[in-house]
Amino acid sequence: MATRGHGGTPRPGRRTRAAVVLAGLLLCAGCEDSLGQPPPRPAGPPAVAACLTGSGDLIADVDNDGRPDRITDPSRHGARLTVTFGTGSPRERTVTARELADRPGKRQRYVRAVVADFDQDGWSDLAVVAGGAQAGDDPVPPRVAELRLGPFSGTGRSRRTVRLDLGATRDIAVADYNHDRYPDLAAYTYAGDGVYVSEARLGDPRTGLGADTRAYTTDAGAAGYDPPARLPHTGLTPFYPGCGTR
Ligand SMILES: [Ca+2]
Ligand SMILES: [Ca+2]
Repeated sequence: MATRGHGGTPRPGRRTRAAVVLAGLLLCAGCEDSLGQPPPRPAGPPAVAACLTGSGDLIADVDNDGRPDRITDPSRHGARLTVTFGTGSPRERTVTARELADRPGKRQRYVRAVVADFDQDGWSDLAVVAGGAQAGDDPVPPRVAELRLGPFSGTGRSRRTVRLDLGATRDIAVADYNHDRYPDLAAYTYAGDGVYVSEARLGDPRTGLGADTRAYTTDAGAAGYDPPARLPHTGLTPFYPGCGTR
């Protein structure tokens, strides 16, 4: 139905706005298609029992296709994370943190991603941080800071996404600070004026890592201008058994 002004003529402004909204919806639909659908909602626990290899790689079925996937990050702070879907099968395919970080993440200067079962439901989850470079006096918040609850796809899509209130985070790692059942997140963040700090994002004691982590953040030490070679108390060992040890 055409919208008309007092004079009975259509209002070009409204028509223009409607066209812009329609174009936006079509563009958004295109985004959904190119990234594909998230994996189906799991009906139960994963068929593949998650475990750690001797070299520290995580083996888990992260996309709920019944085949084991291999997650590795030689950088240990989220920079070089890769997920090899269907590892060992003829259809295996390796994707990088940048490919998992979704469309906005692909345009960012840096991308960091880690995998752990942050909500302890049996399905490994993907935490992603992506944004511009830190420089100058003021911290630059990330454009993407999300926990994508597993299972997740080869484009990093999941059915449930939680936006995290991380600050100007540069590096992230899975950590165990308070020895509860939930994995914590070590965040190496920019405090401004050239200074970085390490923060322990502990998550809620009853539900694990969630949107508002500020109430459960402690100073993890190791502050400075240069990142430490390894963020403190990090690693997946406390949260997964070794492969073949059960
Ligand atoms: Ca899989
Ligand atoms: Ca999970």
